[in-house]
Amino acid sequence: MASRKSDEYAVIWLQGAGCTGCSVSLLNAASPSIKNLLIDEVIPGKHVSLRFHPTVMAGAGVQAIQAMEETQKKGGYILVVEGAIPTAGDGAFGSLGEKDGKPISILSRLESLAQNALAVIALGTCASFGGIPSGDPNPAQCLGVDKALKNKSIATPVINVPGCPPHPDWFMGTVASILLWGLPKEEELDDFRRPKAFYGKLIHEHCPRRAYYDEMKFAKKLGDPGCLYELGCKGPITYADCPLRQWNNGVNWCVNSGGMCIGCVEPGFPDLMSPIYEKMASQPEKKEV
Ligand code: FSX
Ligand code: SF4
Ligand code: SF4
Repeated sequence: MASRKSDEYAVIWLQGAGCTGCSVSLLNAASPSIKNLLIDEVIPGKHVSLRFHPTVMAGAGVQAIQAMEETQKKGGYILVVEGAIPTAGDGAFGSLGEKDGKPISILSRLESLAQNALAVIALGTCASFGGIPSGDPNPAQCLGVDKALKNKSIATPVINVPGCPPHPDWFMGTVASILLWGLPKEEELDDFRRPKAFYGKLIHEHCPRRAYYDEMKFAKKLGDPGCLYELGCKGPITYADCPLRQWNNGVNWCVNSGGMCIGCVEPGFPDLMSPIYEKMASQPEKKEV
């Protein structure tokens, strides 16, 4: 059989301040699976070559860092960032590798890796907007990637794929779309640089408990039927396709399993959504359909 060489797209995966839940979510991807993404051609004729990933790579230590830096020199890769960027103390709260016996901060890694990248995918709410590590009082002054790069006037395009954790389809779909059609056009992203394909719909508009809300039938405790609004559901201010796509390979999602939407994909999460289990202070405005 004639061998065919596929186009290779190098990916460097940087981890900042986070819980690695974003990686775990992606490792649980069902279709395509993580094996399909890493070994097969997820798009015919195009292959993703993951050069550096702190959690799953077989290599370690100096050799792994060298492999990453060689890819960095060549440029043109996709930089995936998981976790927020600690900026306090000139980045002293997070490091990756060292030079002359001194740690190299995640902040300076981000700046140098982003400059040679084709694009940056900020995966998860921490990387997109700061997320949990940037919650009050934020002693490490954690920032989202876009903000950290703007502070240094680095103009490499950033695509935000938030969620705490993000749905694997949101990442797979964003990567597949870049391989197929190149970087997303500005009109394909929302005001927070999220792909509208995944973040264009309000949870509340597609929620199976919406009829209860319209009839003002509210659950008084977890486990009750009824709308979860009075228990703290943030679906009325949260944009993601969870009710339609569902999680765990389409098995279930937050509200359907009896828990409220906590607004995990939104800028300002978790502070803006807190107290998580209390009704929002102001009633969301009803929009005409
Ligand atoms: Fe953040 Fe990723 Fe939440 Fe965790 O590392 S988006 S804390 S699920 O996993 O960055
Ligand atoms: Fe569904 Fe929450 Fe909206 Fe109620 S408030 S309809 S539970 S999204
Ligand atoms: Fe996040 Fe809400 Fe979707 Fe649950 S339903 S994953 S809290 S956006």
